[in-house]
Amino acid sequence: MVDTDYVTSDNDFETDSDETPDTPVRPIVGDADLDGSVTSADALIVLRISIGLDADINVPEAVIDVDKDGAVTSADALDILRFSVGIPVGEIAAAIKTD
Ligand SMILES: [Ca+2]
Ligand SMILES: [Ca+2]
Repeated sequence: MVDTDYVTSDNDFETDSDETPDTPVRPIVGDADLDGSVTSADALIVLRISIGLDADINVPEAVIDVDKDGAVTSADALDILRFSVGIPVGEIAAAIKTD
């Protein structure tokens, strides 16, 4: 009789199905440098990306396209800057509250 339990055990080991984190790490909308807060530094990064600088920065577009118009522009940077100084920005606030 062939013992298939070993094969099953190996497959289970590779799927990592038991290691789902309780709180999946989700970037804050507007937090371009992923440091956990939305500041003017994030606005500067987004502004640079919007004009083609720092194109190699690996930030999900969903994080920095705060007005959800499908492009990273200076308008997104301005929204982030406004939010960082306490001016309500609907898109960012809504995205943060959604959870
Ligand atoms: Ca930040
Ligand atoms: Ca945008």
